[in-house]
Amino acid sequence: MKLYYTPKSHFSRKVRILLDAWGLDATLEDVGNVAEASAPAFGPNPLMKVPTLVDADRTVFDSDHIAYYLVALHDPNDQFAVATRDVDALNARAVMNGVMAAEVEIILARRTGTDTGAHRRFGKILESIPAGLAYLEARAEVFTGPPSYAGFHLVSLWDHLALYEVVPLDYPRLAAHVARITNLPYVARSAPR
Ligand SMILES: N[C@@H](CCC(=O)N[C@@H](CS)C(=O)NCC(=O)O)C(=O)O
Repeated sequence: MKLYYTPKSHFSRKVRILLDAWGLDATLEDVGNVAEASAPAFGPNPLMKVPTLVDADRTVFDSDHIAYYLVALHDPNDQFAVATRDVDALNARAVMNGVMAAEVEIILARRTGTDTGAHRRFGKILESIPAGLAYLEARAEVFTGPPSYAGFHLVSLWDHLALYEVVPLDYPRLAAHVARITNLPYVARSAPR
């Protein structure tokens, strides 16, 4: 298996934590600067985003779809509740993905020379990050219990926000869950550097 990724990518980290938790080997292919429009670096992904998984003759796009693909093959009992149908967990997943996507838009716009403060569109995107985090803080019980994909998702989001300092991180309930989940060796190993 090959995973196109970057060491700092939070969407890729969700998948890397699962791979590590299951003890699965995958070659990690660093695509470099994700702001670049250099199609070949991203392998088969026409959207020029990471992660992408290539498993023999199968290519899978999008972090959650990769997680569904892997759980079906390697963890049929779904110990981390990847394929949950719980609406609260799915809402939390949607909000976490939205916060992560908003952060990517802000970071990549700035990296490529856009003054995000000068555009109302970016103002809204930026505002959605603390709004999403406040939503999660108010519903942090979704992260309680045994290790779960929701918790891995939260740590991936949180560590990336902490690294790039796009918004302050004053969410004590979320911080406590992150501190607990980060103690798992298979989570700590992929911390962004
Ligand atoms: N929905 C996708 C989002 C992937 C994504 O946005 N990845 C970022 C890096 S963390 C990226 O490659 N961005 C490049 C770009 O937006 O041009 C997923 O879950 O895999």
